[in-house]
Amino acid sequence: MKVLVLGGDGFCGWPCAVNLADAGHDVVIVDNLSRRKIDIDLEVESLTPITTINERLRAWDQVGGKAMRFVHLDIAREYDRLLSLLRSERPEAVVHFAEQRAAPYSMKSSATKRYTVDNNVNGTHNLLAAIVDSGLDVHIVHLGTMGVYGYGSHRGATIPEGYLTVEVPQADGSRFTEKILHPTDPGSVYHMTKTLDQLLFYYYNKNDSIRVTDLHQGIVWGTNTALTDKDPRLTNRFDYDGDYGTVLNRFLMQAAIGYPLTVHGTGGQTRAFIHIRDSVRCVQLALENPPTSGEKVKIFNQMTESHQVGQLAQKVADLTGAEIRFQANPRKEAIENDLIVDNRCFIELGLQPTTLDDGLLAEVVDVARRWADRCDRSRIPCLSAWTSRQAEALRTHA
Ligand code: NAD
Ligand code: USQ
Repeated sequence: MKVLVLGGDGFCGWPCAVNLADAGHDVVIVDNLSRRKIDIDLEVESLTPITTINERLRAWDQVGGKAMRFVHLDIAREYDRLLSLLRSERPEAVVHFAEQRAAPYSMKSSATKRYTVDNNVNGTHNLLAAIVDSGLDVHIVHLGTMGVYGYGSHRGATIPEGYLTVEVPQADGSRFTEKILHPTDPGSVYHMTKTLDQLLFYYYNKNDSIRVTDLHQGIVWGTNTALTDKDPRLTNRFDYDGDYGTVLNRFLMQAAIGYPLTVHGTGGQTRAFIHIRDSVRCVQLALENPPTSGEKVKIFNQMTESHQVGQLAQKVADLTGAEIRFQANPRKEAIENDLIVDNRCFIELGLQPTTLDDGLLAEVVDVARRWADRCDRSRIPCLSAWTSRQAEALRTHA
């Protein structure tokens, strides 16, 4: 099928695009390359050396991959071009990765908060409005986040796939049951934009019957897939810095270069995880199993396992001999939380989860060791504080 991959130059988008092309789909990557520009602004680079998007596409062609095209376009600002692209390409599906995705970056300053909201909410809304304008029946597969549910206490309850069945008490003592969108509880401005996306999808699905699958994805770890491993010019990015690096890849990279593992607070935070290979597979499964016409927004929890951050650090330390260092937490988040997640939709579609085994962890450590000399150690600490109180704690414990 013809698929537009918005944000297809990014960490999750690039391996997803090559996977879809490999599966025979006709892929057009749409990206404004803003992630590469943020690297320049932050004066930091992916740990792995990544080639330009055109070099990536040439390499993909040379390894015999089904050709992909690239369109340089800002979906949040170039509405008319986005609409023209939809009208000329007439895609059957759009996979939407094109958002500012780092919580610490979104909390750095009022400028990055405003950028994140403008970019993410406008981008998603432009896409929905353009699909309505185009009159096409396009299936949107959106990369959302597990963070929309929040990381407070769920009191031992299992987090369902998007919808919660509630009982509503009436004045006469009777009750009725209803399925509602699970209440949201974002933990950063970035996560808040994903909760707003969710409402945009709900509305356009109800009003215009737009078909949407919203993937509530956990933290993605790993770096390459079998396809991006085919040629060094296809290598995927590896973020390790305090703004864009995510926890498990950071721990593995820190272990590789002999930097103490940076556990925030007590390490009691529990989060959901998924390996990049499974992330890519899930997107393909979602794409190939679209909602039917008139069906409400499909929501899948795209994660394979949950772990406490402190326990993850211990696992990495056991594997590599790394030291663990507890730090003042730059984030305003629960010290500890439970997280039990229903992920049956993907399992029923045939996903065989890649769990966090020692071999795969060691593979990431090896990648990080290979590129250790590209690491700027001064960019490892997380310095983006959620409030002035957290900023003060960071200064005191520095
Ligand atoms: P990324 O920053 O590496 O990739 C995002 C891509 O989108 C970049 O190439 C960027 O240039 C592009 N982009 C951003 N705004 C755009 C715009 N207005 N117009 C066109 N292109 C634009 O991020 P990622 O890690 O690949 O994440 C992709 C998606 O998956 C995000 O929506 C993110 O919220 C979600 N997600 C990521 C993770 C994770 O652990 N990385 C986990 C859960 C969900
Ligand atoms: N943490 C540490 N040490 C570190 C880095 C992080 O203890 O060096 C802690 C954080 O305080 C937090 C947890 O690890 O409690 C997760 O942080 P993270 O940066 O790995 O993940 P997060 O900010 O939640 O964001 C990432 C992606 C985002 C995606 C989200 C999925 O950047 O795009 O939406 O994971 S989820 O966490 O399920 O919401």
